[in-house]
Amino acid sequence: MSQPSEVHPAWLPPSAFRALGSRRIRIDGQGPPADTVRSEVTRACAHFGGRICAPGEEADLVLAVAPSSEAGSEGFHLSRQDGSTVVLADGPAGLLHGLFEVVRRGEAAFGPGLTGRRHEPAFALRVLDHWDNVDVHPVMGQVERGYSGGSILWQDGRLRDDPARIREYARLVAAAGINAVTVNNVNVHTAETHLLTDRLAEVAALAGAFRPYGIRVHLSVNFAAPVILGDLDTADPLDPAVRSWWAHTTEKVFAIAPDFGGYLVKADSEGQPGPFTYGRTHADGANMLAAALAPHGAIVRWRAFVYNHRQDWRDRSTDRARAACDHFAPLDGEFHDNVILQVKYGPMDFQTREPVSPVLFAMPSTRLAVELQATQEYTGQQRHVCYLPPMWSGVLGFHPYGEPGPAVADVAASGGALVAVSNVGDDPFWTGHPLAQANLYAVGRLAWTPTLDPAAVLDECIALTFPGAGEPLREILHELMDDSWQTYEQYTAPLGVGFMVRPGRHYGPDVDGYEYTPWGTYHFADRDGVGVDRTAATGTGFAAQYPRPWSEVYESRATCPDELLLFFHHVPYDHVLHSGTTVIQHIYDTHFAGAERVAGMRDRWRDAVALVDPAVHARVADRLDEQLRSAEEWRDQINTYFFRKSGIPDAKGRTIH
Ligand code: GCW
Repeated sequence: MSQPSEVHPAWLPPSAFRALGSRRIRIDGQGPPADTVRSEVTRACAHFGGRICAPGEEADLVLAVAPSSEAGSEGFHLSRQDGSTVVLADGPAGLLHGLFEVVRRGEAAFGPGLTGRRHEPAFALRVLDHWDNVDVHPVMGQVERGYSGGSILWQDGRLRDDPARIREYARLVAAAGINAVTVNNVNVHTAETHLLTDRLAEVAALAGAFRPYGIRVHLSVNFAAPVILGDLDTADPLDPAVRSWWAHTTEKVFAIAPDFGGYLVKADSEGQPGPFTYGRTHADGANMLAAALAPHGAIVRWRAFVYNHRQDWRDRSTDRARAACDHFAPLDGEFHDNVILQVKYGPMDFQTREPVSPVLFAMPSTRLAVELQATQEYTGQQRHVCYLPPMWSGVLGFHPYGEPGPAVADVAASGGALVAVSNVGDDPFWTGHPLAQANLYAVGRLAWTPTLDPAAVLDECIALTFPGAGEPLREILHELMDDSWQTYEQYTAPLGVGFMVRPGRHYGPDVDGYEYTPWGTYHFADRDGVGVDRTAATGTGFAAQYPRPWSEVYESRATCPDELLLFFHHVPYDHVLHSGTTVIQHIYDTHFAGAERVAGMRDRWRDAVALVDPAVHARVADRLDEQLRSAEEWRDQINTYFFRKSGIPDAKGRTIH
């Protein structure tokens, strides 16, 4: 595999600034993001011959903060006025976002076709959560579920000694629209627990690195910190000493980093400590931290990923899919105003296909965040091309109460956040697979405008990453990426049943790998059929956690969408899908088709050889070889497994082992 040492520029190479850098530009604004705008413009002009104008001088582009600006507001108005392009921002952060909007539009930002309008983010909080460990974890490594090398933030047990790389990362994600970064893993181990107190200087240094790009730093905290750090013998959220410990500790955080964003907590989940130890509720736990943060105008994000990971597989009544709603829905209305409940998009765990989590519709009086996973834990680990925005748009555009009615993005945007687990690392291509950069880019863009078309987002990303590459490369990348999520779905676990991955690492097929384990992720395949009965009538009752119409749609085999059939129903192999084919034949057909599509992708990439940097080409080519090997392995294991279980041959007589 080629290992170039130099870092590749992702979506902001100098040439992405050509249209801007060749012009006369006036900047009017104060504060760190405005200074960043000035230095970005200076750099672009140095490349392309433009210049910064004096106040009052005639300019091609005016970037100004409106006199009536509100601190913290990120919106801006972009228009053409008397032959100039004008960005009028609500505040310095808006100036920065306005600048990047102009960069995205390139020459079109300076043409008469530009329609004047206001731009503002749908989600006020647009976050990348890093699952980065400070100390390398013996099992999970430096970055939990990280597929891009080491952490971009931490190395050898301390803050990375590479501020330029961190700053460049801040620049990239700010340009996509991100405004918050959580700097450590939600599984908070011992060294990381200390970031809150005696290692606060490292957090403050990170806040300093991200600040110029309008990004606030958040910290994952350990619920048991008062005990682990040795100050108290309890972490009971209703104990006055514990409450004052958090208040006092939080004051010190703000003394050193006044624009600190807030805490993120994974409690009572997969072995992390939490309020259950003290017989308290998750509202008690979250509200304690909220009270400590409120005087500083900061928030706590509290994760809803709470389930029993020590379940007995013989117990058919416990359903992991139900857990989050069972735990949290009864607490609706009890959380303080500065608590945001952070909910994974699906009820299980970042699978390739899941229904949208019902927690998102069960808590109208709670601020909510939708959590996505840019790191491809279950979607090919950045060895497979898997462009995720089509899935994400489906989640954000889902109408919980049917249409018309609000979409998930409307529900969550009102007071909440869009969050994604970052896929970045110290890899020269940032994300291991160069094409996985587009997922990172899209997080910010969809958090700003959830209704953007995924193909249009990809177009933007291509234009910024390979400026001037032209139509042939654009076509090849769309062919490889637009449907890559559906392709991945085709050759892996069928019809929404999920998992079937190798336990632990979660890469590659192992159909029964989790079937008799405590993790609650079962498919229940037997000689007659496959799938999980989650109906209210005969199953676990999960379908009833949805409001109408979905509770009814999912409850019945007749109306359940094909792609989620095995998530909600256990059906015979000869059950006929809406598509007209049987479940078993669908399994064979999609697995043959998926692997074939990957072979086509690998061949098509050869046409790009002269169109991109040879190092990028080689890295993608290597990964496509592995994707094809893996897709064929998936195809053969899944097809063989279901042929042996069912005894039903492939109607088309293809090779099954
Ligand atoms: O998907 C699972 C992962 C864990 C992760 C957990 C979570 C950080 O396998 O590695 O832990 O989700 O979201 O908390």
